[in-house]
Amino acid sequence: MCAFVPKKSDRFTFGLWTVGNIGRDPFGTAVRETISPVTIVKKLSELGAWGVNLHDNDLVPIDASAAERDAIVSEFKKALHDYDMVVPMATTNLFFDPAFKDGAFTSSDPKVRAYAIQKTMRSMDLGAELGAKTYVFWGGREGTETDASKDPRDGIKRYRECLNFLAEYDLAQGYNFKFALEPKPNEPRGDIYLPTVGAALGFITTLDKPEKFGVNPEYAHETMSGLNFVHAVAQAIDAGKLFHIDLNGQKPGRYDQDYRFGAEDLKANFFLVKLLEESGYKGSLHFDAHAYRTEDEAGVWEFAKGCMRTYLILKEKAQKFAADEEIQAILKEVHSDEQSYSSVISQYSEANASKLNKTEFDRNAMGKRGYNYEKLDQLTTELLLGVR
Ligand code: GCO
Ligand code: MN
Ligand code: MN
Repeated sequence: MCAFVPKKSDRFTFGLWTVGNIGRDPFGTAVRETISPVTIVKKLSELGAWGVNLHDNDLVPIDASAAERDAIVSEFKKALHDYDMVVPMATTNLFFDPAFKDGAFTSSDPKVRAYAIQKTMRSMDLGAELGAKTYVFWGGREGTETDASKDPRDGIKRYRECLNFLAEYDLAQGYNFKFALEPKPNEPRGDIYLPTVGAALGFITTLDKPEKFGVNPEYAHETMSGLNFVHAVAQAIDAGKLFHIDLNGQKPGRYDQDYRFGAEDLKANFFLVKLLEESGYKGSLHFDAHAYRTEDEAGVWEFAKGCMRTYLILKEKAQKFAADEEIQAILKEVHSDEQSYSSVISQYSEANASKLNKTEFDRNAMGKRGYNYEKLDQLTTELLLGVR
């Protein structure tokens, strides 16, 4: 039995900004020293991670000269090479600088929108140079505190224009990034445009190059609003749009906690891992989370180990679920009648419609049926609690 030790082939990644989080919050200052990108690459590699992701300014300060940039990037590339680490995903910091206080692509100021495009083009150049294949757009500042400020239709239109521009830039440079939109309902803006996975999937169909775009759902973001993250991810998979995923821990109805993966709602995380594994998702398993503010650097590495270990444990639990005779017998019974109607209802035809019209349904019997989900869920709970 595996000892839940992560390997490169598990495709685990962390952001420089995640293990590098220094514990600042709106009420308090940093509680940990900054860890350099090179140290992060080394440590994560030792712990068994596959790669590291970054915003442009996680690596290159916003005011760096071209020469400084090149020196930083070449030192970082050497570390990636030395420690056998990859950069599968890159993104742009379009939220930290005060210039972005009213949004980047959706700012009311067209100069800001133009600057946001310029900054993103340069950041895409950096991502491509580091070998990234996925480019994430998290619109943290794309929203409002007051809708008196702009018509939300203009917000969406400006968002679209910028993304269309950048999709063409990508093609013109031959980068061929997969663009992944990351929805979030609020924080840091009062309300953020494209608040859910469903909203992002709908928006993608309005873009000039919808095939270039998918989503980067985050556990914390749907969970903050009390939504079912597993269903959101399933919808993205169904649409062929799960380009990336941000895993972490979150209680519903709170600020964006970004806890260690599995720290909250183990059962929801179990169904998530089960879905990812059974769907054949082959992208990065990215932890967009950070250590509790109570931790020193040792706690940060415990946090990183914990994210990966819990994923692997839940993956084994998913295999046990699939092999559990009692659980599978209930599922078989529940779905036993699947074939008898699917040929009639899976597709409209005149013949099928007339067959349905002539069928006599025993509605009362349907209403009396017990589905046995109580037992199924209890068995699942016991499996997760380790007594099966
Ligand atoms: C958040 C977001 C970010 C993004 C990151 C990369 O709520 O802060 O999840 O961490 O994922 O900017 O796109
Ligand atoms: Mn988040
Ligand atoms: Mn995220």
